[in-house]
Amino acid sequence: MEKNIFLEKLMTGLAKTRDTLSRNLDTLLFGEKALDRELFEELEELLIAADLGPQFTHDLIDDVKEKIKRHELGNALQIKNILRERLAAILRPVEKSMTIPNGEPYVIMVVGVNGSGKTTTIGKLANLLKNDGHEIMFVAADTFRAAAIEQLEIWGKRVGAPVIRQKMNADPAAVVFDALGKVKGGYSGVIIVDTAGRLHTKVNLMEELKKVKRVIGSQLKGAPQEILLVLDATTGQNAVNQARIFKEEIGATGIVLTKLDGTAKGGVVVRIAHELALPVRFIGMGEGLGDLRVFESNDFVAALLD
Ligand SMILES: Nc1nc2c(ncn2[C@@H]2O[C@H](COP(=O)(O)OP(=O)(O)OP(=O)(O)O)[C@@H](O)[C@H]2O)c(=O)[nH]1
Ligand SMILES: [Mg+2]
Repeated sequence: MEKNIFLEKLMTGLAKTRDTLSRNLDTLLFGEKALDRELFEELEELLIAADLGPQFTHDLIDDVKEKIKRHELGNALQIKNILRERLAAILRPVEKSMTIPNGEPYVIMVVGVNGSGKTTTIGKLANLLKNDGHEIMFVAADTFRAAAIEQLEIWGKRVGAPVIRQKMNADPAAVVFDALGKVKGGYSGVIIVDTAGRLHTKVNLMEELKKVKRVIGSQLKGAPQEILLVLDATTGQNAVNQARIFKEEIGATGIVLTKLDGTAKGGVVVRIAHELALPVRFIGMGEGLGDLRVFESNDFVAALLD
């Protein structure tokens, strides 16, 4: 029941993306369309417009041409089936949820550019993990923005998670050092670290995030076990660029795609999956406590095409 509600929400959220992709595709392929160059050109345009990326688009068209050569494709309508198969084949491997062991400390460092939805995602994630029986602690390592610490504290109250904090402008590395001290004191739950999100083009932010990561690692072997990159789906191509930079520079281990409620750019997940192969841990579909969900590729393909 609960799952159906979420799938419905996903269908609604991705309606604009589905319109760009599926409806236009249906129009393009309808009837006795010739499988010719003109069709391929229009198909290419359409897939690019849906943010699926040039790589995916060219691979798909090559596949279609190959199938025509081998007489495996009789009419244009079957192209939609090929698209469905390829989307599933790309999204299935990145459907990898986080597995958090019980009884040992587990650090999740949350990163991403400003406004992508980090702090909100942390609140929603804590709610999910609490429901799974995990103990949660927040660390306010975004010390730049005046309201950042308060925002995290509000979420902390909502979900019942203590917040380790210092004053504004404190050194974020010092805040995580403090927090990891709790592990030495016997804490064995999940520690979620909120970080600042100024623009990724500023070298400073990357250097600072690296330092935070280093300090965490020096205090707890193997930590942070997860570096969760939060991406705003509505930014399309930018989200892909950010994913590349955060993967290379910080070593992001998984992504959360937020704001999938009402975007026309939901296809960007495919692009990130295809070009960067980063596990998609969760998707965010709203600002409420219950609006985060484990990524499921089947549901996603259905929401894109059906
Ligand atoms: N519609 C929608 N809004 C979201 C979602 N996730 C976050 N938001 C909103 O996006 C805005 C920014 O979210 P924050 O969580 O503050 O983003 P942040 O990455 O922590 O931002 P900084 O702390 O400035 O770096 C807020 O208004 C959130 O309510 C989502 O999945 N859907
Ligand atoms: Mg924030």
